[in-house]
Amino acid sequence: MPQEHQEHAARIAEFRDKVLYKLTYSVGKDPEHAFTHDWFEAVALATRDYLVDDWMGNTRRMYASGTKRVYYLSLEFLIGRLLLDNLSNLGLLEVAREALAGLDVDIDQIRQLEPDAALGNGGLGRLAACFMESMATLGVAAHGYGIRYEHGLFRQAIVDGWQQEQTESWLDFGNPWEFERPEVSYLIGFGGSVSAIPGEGEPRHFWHWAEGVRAVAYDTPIAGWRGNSVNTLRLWRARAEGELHLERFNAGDHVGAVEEEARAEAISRVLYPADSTEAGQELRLRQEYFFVSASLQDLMRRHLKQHGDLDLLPQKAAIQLNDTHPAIAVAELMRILVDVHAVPWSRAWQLTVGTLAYTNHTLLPEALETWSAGLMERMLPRHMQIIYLINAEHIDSLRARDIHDFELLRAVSLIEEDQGRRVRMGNLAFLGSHSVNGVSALHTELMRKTVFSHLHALYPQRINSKTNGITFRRWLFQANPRLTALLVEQLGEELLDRPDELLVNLRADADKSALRKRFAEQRQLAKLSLCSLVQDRIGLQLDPSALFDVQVKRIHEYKRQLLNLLHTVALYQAMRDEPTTAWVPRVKILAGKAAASYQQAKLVIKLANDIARTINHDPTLRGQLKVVFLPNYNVSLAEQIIPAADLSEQISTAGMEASGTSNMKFALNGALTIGTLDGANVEMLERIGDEHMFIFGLNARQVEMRRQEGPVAGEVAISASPRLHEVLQAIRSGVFSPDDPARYTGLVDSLIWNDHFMVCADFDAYWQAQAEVEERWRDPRQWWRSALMNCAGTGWFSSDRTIREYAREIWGVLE
Ligand code: 26Q
Repeated sequence: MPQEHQEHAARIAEFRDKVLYKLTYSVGKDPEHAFTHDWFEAVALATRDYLVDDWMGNTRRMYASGTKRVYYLSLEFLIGRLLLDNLSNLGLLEVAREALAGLDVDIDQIRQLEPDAALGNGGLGRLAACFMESMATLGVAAHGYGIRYEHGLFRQAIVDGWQQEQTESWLDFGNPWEFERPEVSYLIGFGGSVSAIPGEGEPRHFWHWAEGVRAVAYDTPIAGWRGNSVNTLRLWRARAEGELHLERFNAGDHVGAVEEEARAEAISRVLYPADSTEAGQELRLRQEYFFVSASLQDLMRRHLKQHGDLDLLPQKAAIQLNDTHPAIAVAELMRILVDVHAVPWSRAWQLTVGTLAYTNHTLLPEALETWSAGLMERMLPRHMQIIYLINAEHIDSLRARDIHDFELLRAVSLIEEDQGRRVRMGNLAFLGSHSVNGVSALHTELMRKTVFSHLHALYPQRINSKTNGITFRRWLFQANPRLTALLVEQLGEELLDRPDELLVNLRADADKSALRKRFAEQRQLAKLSLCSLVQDRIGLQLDPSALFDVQVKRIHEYKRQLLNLLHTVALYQAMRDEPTTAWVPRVKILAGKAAASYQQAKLVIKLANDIARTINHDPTLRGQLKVVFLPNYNVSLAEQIIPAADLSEQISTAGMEASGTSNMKFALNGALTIGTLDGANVEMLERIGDEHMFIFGLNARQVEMRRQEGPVAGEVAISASPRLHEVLQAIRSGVFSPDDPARYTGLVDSLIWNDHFMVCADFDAYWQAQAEVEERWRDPRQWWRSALMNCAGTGWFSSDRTIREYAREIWGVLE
């Protein structure tokens, strides 16, 4: 046997032995009687051992070299499953597959048993997960910090077409990837009062908090590609500090005795859904402060232990705030420096600004965080003082620069005075950071012009752009191994290490018909897999040769799933009007969750299901159109849907989607995009080429101009478009809701009176672009050429590129 084979065989034997050992001694099962889940656990634990070896080496090296560390603070990490990610990054996937086959265990079966770690809502949380993987790949010494929610994002069930939220209990069978660290814990204070003791120079402040909650660390190793380095994701769990009140328990007050415990532990009980406006505001603020304080205490302890000098903080630590959710870090870092370490205020401010950086992910006014000053004063009295002080110095410094414009001073203040006093977390994050970045070129430009226009004028160097990216390991190599194999064959093994540089070489081959054919073949296989998934999940049979037209993302008005549905109905009506025409067979695939309190979004889900039921049962269409709403969209489902998409819907109202990241995942896998000039679509267009994308509709400036004229009536567009008129008429009159004909009158009427999201305004342009899609589809040569060009043009959207930019331009790590 050649040496290579011998080594491979030895690795297989080693892996098999490790799995059997774990199964016996950690899971406590005999291979004869093990359930599939026991095998999953044993394999995960064995894999974790391999990780640990690299992890410890990495940690040791980090300490020894004293390199600058990056801390990524995020209330969300939308990770998904880790088994394949870890095996594949460690180069163990084939070894594991063969070792398990030898034990009669199918790795593809057991990997399905891993629950998704869904500690995030959508794009922002998934970006954090892609970044963790890229930082490990590039060898950036990084720590992720967040909350270990017991319940991640809710599970979506569709009952009679309506979304129902069910709790997701991802930890029920334990979590094989994490290490509980009971010895790493911090006390987090809430409430109470502040006293000041005069001394030499500035008085010292003492915060006598009333309630203490303990934060306990749970660590998950995150491996980079080829096991290059292994970083740590540290998530905090809340535990009650006090003991059980035994006297109350014994006196029969069983509930009262554990009340404190329940209140404390509620902090890490459940992920906050996006868009939740009113309810539970206080708990959300408790979550934010809890994880920020624990993380800062932890990193300060590490910094002092390693470097022993607070003045070195900006040189040795970079803290990135993922949106304003951790923005209280500005005040907390000041508190730790000034109150705990007696650093003079102005020096503390320099250190804070030098260490913190802030990423903004949205311009939507309703998503800009503000907190009532009253609530903050009650919960974090010292922080509120600090915020007032920062604000006073900030305003003073402007006056010193001879800036007295009242409007400007009002706009840049940390405190909003309009509807009761509120603290503006966006302004706090901006002032407390040396870098403020947007997530696409267009979004960054709009940040400069809108939400932060005044602060930008005062600090013109601070805002910068870092266009989002995705990790190709998960979104190409793992999600689409067949396409990956084809690309490797075409572009060489090196593609696996430098896809961001090498993918572009595919362009030269786009005219080779043999390649186009193979590209199309492998995509057909991906579509067949999706067909069987759809059959299993919702019992619908699809035509795998149809055009798969896909829109999967959170359901939100600005993302305009409604526009897609109007097109679906228009297509349906056209097909019914001309049943003998040879239409392009199409499958509309939608998936996504709506925030539980977002009624309009939930109604759109119901509409999708109503339309699906009507269309899928209409025999006159001869199966040329099908509509699928797949329940419970999550990372794992995305991995199965995206490789099978022919057309990617990225149709947000221009100016409203900060970046989007699924747009990149689809293009990478060879889908063509139909979309607006919004978010990162703009930059995709530059790199992919306008002849390979279908761009339509109003641009951000036009949207802005129309809105400035007052509410935009959809009526104008409707009366100019008989097709749109007919579509809305059908929906409004109950064609799709015969059981409740009035179900959609409100929805349609609101479009007529105020088409804020430009659904009607963009409808005709969208219809036209869809017609061009069909024309391209009818010409397979052109279609697959464009598909290849999409894949080839997407290399720049690797999160490795994004992280390199953050590392060099914001964090000052890497050359
Ligand atoms: C805020 C306050 C209270 C409760 C929840 C929230 C909250 C939670 C999550 C507000 C916003 C979010 C999530 C935002 C988000 O996912 N934004 C997306 O970020 C992506 C990564 O940059 C972009 O690609 C998307 O365009 C952007 O919508």
